[in-house]
Amino acid sequence: MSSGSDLAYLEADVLKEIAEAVDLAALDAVRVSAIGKKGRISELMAQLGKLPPDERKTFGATVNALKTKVSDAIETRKATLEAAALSERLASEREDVTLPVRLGAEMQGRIHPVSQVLDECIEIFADLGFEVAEGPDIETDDLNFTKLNIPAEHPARQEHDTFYFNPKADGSRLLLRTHTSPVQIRTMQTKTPPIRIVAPGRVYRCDSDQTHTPMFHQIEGLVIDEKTHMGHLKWVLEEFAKAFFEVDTVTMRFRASHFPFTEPSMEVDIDASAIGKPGQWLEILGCGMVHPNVLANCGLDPERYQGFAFGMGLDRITMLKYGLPDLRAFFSADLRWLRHYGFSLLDQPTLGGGLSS
Ligand code: 2NM
Repeated sequence: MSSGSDLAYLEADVLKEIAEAVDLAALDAVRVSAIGKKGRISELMAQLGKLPPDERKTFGATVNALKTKVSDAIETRKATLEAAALSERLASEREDVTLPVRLGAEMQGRIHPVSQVLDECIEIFADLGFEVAEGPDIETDDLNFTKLNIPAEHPARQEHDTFYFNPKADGSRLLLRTHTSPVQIRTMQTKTPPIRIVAPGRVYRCDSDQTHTPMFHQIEGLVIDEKTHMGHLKWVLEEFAKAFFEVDTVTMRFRASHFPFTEPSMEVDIDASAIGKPGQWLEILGCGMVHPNVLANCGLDPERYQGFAFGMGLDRITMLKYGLPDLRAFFSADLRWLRHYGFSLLDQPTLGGGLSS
């Protein structure tokens, strides 16, 4: 039977082994040999039954206390050894973050050219002080047409080849937005000028041939303040065109046009030198000064506020900038096409680092 001094020896012995364990494996071996199922301390408990009842209680308590002490000592030593093991790994497993990226699965994904161009546009307009505004694809007649100075029976409604939903009981009907202008309307209704936004997104028209798809992408812009004029419009568009086509100078041509929501209205061409094809004009966008009726429809006083708006087809400028010949391939979900024309995930457009490096 173990005496008090036997227990003291056992304790000293085990604590010494713990202190001397050189690694986690050695420490675990000490744990098993001391407080494992058949360990030296656990075996003491088995002797409990052989003791006279009056000694059992004190002996049991003593052995339990020893077990706790040993297991605390193991935990402490374990923490020390783990910290040492981690430091050793940190010292030996250094990463060279300047090494090129390994071509793993995530590098096989490609950014669609239209997404790339959208990111480029947002980068450019954000740099010019524009915020991005968004709205739903499903709109009301009122926000898509009426508020934009296109009343019922206006011929522009036919030109828009609208996808309508079935009429509701009250006769009103929802539609797929034919432009992102409803986003500008919502913004004018809820914000007080100065307003500087771009509204990018999907738009829909019931039209499908070589150069038209039923869904396409637009980015429209709106600036409203007290003294905003056509000079500002022209400057913004010039800055945009230079940044977008990554050229130092761009020649632009403003042609008179007509939209119900702007007065005056213009269509803008750029000299194709910007894309290395001098001598041709390329139409890139429509724009104008926001019609006073539109301002009034949105609760803005046209005597106090004025501004400009513009709208651009993202798919079209993507084709121009990156020389993509076939619009329909954009939406054919052909992985071979995407691998060829798509952009790398890591090639984020920034003005500082280059839009399309
Ligand atoms: C264009 C051309 C000209 C335009 C106008 C507005 C609004 F809401 F402010 F009246 N948003 N977008 C606009 C003007 C769009 O796209 C070719």
